[in-house]
Order: sequence, then structure tokens, then C-alpha cells
Amino acid sequence: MEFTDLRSDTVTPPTPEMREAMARAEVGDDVYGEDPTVNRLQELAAERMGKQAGLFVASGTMGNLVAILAHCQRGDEAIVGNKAHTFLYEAGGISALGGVHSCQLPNQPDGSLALEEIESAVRSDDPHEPVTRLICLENTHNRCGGVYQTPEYTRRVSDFAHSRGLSVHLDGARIFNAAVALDEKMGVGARHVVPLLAGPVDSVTFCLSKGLCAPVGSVLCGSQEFIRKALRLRKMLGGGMRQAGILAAAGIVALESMTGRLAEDHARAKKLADGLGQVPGLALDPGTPATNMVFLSLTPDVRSTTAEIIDGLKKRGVLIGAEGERYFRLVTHYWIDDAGIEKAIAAFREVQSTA
Ligand code: TLP
Repeated sequence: MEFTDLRSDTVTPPTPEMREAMARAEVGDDVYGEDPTVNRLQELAAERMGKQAGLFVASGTMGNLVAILAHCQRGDEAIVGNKAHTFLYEAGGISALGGVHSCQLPNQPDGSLALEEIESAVRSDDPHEPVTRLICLENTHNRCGGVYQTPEYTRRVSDFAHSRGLSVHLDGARIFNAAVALDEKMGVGARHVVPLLAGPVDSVTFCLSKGLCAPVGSVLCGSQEFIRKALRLRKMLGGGMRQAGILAAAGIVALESMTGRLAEDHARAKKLADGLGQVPGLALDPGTPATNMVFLSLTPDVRSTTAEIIDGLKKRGVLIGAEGERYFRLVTHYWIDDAGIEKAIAAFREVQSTA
């Protein structure tokens, strides 16, 4: 059976153009800094983010970990959202491997951290307390519904951080989705929005292997000095990848030809939400979708369990993810076409009619 896989945009296999670029990629030993394709990807990534330098890493998780370890010493504190990917889904790496203490602030429904709460979370110079060193943001914010944060918000938090001698790291796994969504209002071209989101922060990671379809990898960007520090940490974590140009080649295609089409995924997510909104027993989250993610729950009258819904959809060739009890996430991407959206809506309708 061919599946319509809406579990995540991480499930995306590379495009034919990527496979071709991978086969043709010029490579060298990247630990010696001699892989021309990795070097080109890093330069291109830094340029897109408006930063001095980039570092190709194995995953978004590695990019965030390397960044946080580069900003913080053991025992320092990083302010994170209580729904941040770095806090919820990265195996506690910053504490386990870096000895970094996290201060968790509630993410607001729009994915932001309230500036007043950040201000009052910054520690005083008291030997009882850890030293606040870093603020971590996320854009788009996955667990808050794939919502985007604005350049103004990013600037406000960063200005505050810098005024207190703190740094800011942005988990911009889906920064291009944020830029595309923001540009609907700004109308300056999504490519010009990206540096407005990344410019105010000290470091940013973005993922090549989500909506952009590359098979592997993320890029961490920041100042030359920061990336030099990050390079040693990547090595320490076992992330020196030798002839990684094979992977970077797909990343270059991702940056050059896949960012411009993300609006299609957002439009299909909207179509999916409109269709599912008509199915009895489903309650869409308010405002969903903000980008390429649809979040919904089962209404109290539905007797089926989370597992039964997932199973029923799977039998009909549709895969979705559970984000909690009776709560689901559906993510659109390159490999989901209009027929896939129709199929998912029809499958939900059938499953709900037997629920
Ligand atoms: N997110 C995955 C899961 O881990 C939840 C997904 O399916 O969405 N930052 C953000 C905001 C992410 O959503 C993810 C992946 C990462 C970092 C980590 O990237 P990888 O999987 O490359 O380590």
C-alpha cells in the first residue's frame, strides 16, 4: 500500500534533482576542511542567514547541542520554553552532555516567551544561583502549532539579552517556513525575511532535512569566532563527517530550489484543515495551521482511543502522529499532493463514522 505520510516533514526522501547532485558531488575530507561541496553549502547557508560562517552538522539536535555548548560553560543556565524542542525532544543533551542547567519558561500560545518573564528569570549575581548565559528561541515553533515568530519579537528579545550580556540561540529548524508565512504580510520576498529573523540572534540552526527534503543535515550559523568554537565541539560529539559533500550536495539543492515552494505546503495544510474541520468528532486547534502543521483533537463524544484512530487511518493508507492523548499533528510537505489531502480527509471521515 502506498502511504500518505503526514507524520512529519522529516519523512521526506530526497528529490530526483538531489540524488543526481549527490551522485555528482565533488568531495574531500571535511575534517581537514577540504570538502568543496560542504564548504560551498556552509557559505551559502551563512549568506542566507546573514551570518559570517556556517557549520554543517548531522541533525537539528546536533546543531542545537553544539550551539548551546558553545555559548555555555558547565553549570551555566539557558532559558528555554517549556515546549521547546531543545527542552522536550533532544534527550536532555544539554544537561547530560554539557552540564547546562535549563530554566523553563511557559511558551505562550503564540510560541513566544513573555519578555517580562525572561527579564525576571535572569539570575542575580548570587553564589547560590547558576549564571544565566543564554536564551533559546524556536521559529517556527513546532509544539505550539508550527506558529511563526516575528522579526520584531526576535529583535526585542535579542536587544534585551545583549543589554544584559546574554546570548541568543535560535532553533530555526523551519525558519524558511516562518519566512514564507511572514512574507504573506510583509511582501518583501521570503529570502529577505530570513536575515530579519536570524540577524538579531547570535546563532541559528536550520534543517535541510525537513520541508526542504534533503536526506540528512542541518547548518549552524553565527560569527567566525563562534563557528570555530562550534567546530571543536562538533568533533568532540563525533560529528566530523569526512566526505560529507555527498550529503551537502543535496543541501545545496535544498537551499537553492526548495525554499521557494514551501507556500504550497502551507496552502495544502490549510486545505487539509478546512476539510477536517467538517468531519464530526474532530476539533481543530484555534488558528491551525499557521504554516505546514495541522493540530487537532478528538471531541469528548468520540469513543475511539488515540491508537484506534491512528490504526484506522493506517489501514486506509494515511499516517499521522499523536502529540498526546487524543491529540494529533499532521504535517504537509513536498511529497503530499492534492490527492493526498483528499485521501486523508476521506480516511478521517470513514474512521470517524465507525468511531
Ligand atoms: N522535530 C521532529 C521531532 O523530533 C518532533 C518533528 O517531527 O517535527 N528543532 C525543531 C523545531 C524540530 O522540530 C526538530 C525535529 C529538531 C529541532 C531536531 O531535528 P533533527 O530531527 O534533525 O535532530
